[in-house]
Amino acid sequence: MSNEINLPVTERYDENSIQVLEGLEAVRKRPGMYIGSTGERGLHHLVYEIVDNSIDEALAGYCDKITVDLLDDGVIRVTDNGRGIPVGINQQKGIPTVTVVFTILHAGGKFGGSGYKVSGGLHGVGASVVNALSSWLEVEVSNGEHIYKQRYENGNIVSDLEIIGDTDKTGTVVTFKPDPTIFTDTTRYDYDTLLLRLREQAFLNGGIRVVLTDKRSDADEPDRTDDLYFEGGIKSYVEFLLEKSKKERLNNDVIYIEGSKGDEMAEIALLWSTGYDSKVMSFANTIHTVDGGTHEASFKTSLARVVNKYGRTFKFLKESDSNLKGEDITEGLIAVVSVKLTDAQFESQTKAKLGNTSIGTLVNNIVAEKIYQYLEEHPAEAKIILDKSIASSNAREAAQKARDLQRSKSGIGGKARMPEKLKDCISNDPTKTEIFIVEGDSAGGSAVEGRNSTYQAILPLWGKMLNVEKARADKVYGNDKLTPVIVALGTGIAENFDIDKLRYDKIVIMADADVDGSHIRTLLLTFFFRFMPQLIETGHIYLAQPPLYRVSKGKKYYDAFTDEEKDAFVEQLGGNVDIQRYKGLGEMNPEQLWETTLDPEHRTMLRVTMEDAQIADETFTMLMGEEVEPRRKFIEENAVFATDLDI
Ligand code: 1YM
Repeated sequence: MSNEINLPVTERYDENSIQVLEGLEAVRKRPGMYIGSTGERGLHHLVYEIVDNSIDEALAGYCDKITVDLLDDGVIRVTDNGRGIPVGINQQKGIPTVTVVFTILHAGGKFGGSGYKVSGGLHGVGASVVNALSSWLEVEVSNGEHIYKQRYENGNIVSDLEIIGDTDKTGTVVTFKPDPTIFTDTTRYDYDTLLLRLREQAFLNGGIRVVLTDKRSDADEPDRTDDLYFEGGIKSYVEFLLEKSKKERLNNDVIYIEGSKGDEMAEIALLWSTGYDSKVMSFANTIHTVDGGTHEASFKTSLARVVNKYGRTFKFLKESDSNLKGEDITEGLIAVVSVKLTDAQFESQTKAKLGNTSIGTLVNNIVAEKIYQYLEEHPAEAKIILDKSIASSNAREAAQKARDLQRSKSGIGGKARMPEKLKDCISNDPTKTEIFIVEGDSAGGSAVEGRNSTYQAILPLWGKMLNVEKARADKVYGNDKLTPVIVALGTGIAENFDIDKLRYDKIVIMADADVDGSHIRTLLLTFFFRFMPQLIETGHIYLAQPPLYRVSKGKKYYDAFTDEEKDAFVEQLGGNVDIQRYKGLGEMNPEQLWETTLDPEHRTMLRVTMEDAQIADETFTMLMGEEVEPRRKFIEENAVFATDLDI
């Protein structure tokens, strides 16, 4: 301490300290003004205030270990191995600096010569506020020579700063008991609440070891202890958040960037998970800015700009494509943005939102420069990130289209325009009509020719309906292939569903008995189950059953739906028969399709029950889910099933 002279510490405190106590009296009168509340939050806040002083000491480079012990009777002990709070006489006040720190309001930073306080303390007023709100508080300082001790009760000095022993170590120990007449709700500390905050601190200040231990004799879990040490700092933090999210990792690296300008510094760590949520946590001077602010907003806009720029330069986005939106890019993103600045300005009392504009500029600049550089240097990682953002963008646009359609359809008196692909029937008597949702275009063509157009409509679904790797469990709705189905049926979906608007009596899913067909059945059933369950409940949904074989002899023929049936027909016709295997709907000519699958006189159809749909939904969830193993198994098993059929 440059501005102190080392007077003997036996010097008694003088009248000045009377003034001091008046200051602390204000804290006891209006505790809420200093710690936010006298509830559980305020109670825990006391610990953070003391720990913050240790963290500042660690950030100054003098301390690497902090311990927090929960003791009986609501007592807390915080220990660090820093330099120890100065014990010399403070020139201005004429009492030991440590006494000033604990008894004079608005002490702290002003007394520290270095003054660069960046941890989350209440502008350094912490220690005296904690003292004011404690039944008693004891501070012990080791300065490498002696151990000093002073005790306060209700903020009042009750003993001089005394030497109680000798030591070659340095550090500070603060032990205190929050005043139960102030914390009237509770004085019991919650281990998990403290753990959460201390872990956060340990992540944000990588390299500091923070050890929390429950030493209470009535602890829920006696001697529970957490050793919080994260060498990787916020890089470890995003990995921890990923693990907690139970999602899979998308890109391999944690991207880490940092930069500083003047006395402001920013560091950012990010990675993407395969999930759909985005978790961006921002901190200013290690305070969690729950409502974000300039640093978080700049990060998000700048990240979006950089990813778009990279996407354009490296042709992931065509010229005609619109820009990826921020939400497309942040989908699955896990990021920690931590800034440190001397003059943090918060927009609210609770410090939930940071207001400084200059830090926004810094964040913006380092993201623009360093993330772009990262993407350029890691093309494989960049591709993963771009592909994901583009997939998200596509899904978002499809969902928007579906919603727009929904809206325009429910518009006053407006008749929905039917999808181009729908070959509608002539009748519009919804008690007699049928719609066949047909997989593939060639099958669709045969069905259109083979149907009875008076009451049978055909809606072909084109292209690959469902990419198992990329489809999204919560976005069935956004699948653009399903939009024509919604429009054709006429009922609307979910809360807008109206069965009276149903345009057909039977809705028939017609798909092959192979893997692709099974995917489409699963997708459609899941969709109906989730968004139009009433259609299933009222028995409107069917599965077409195209035959597997035609067994013929001369002009006589039978269609078999199973191997057993086929064998039976062969026997019935007395051998020497011709067996034709239908490879798929697409291979049947229009007449065959009519005879076997469309004609109500001859066809077999299965009516779908809620149970069937429920199973489809579970299968779908499993296929789309995070778990790779069951999905692989399903595909394998179904692939075997498909090859069986193809023999
Ligand atoms: C368990 C709580 O308070 N540790 C702590 C506090 C201080 C110092 C070291 C310290 C700071 C400085 C110089 C400085 C504080 N000192 C002051 C003040 N642990 C805990 N460890 N030497 C030691 O900031 O220059 C306030 S806090 F004002 F006295 F310097």
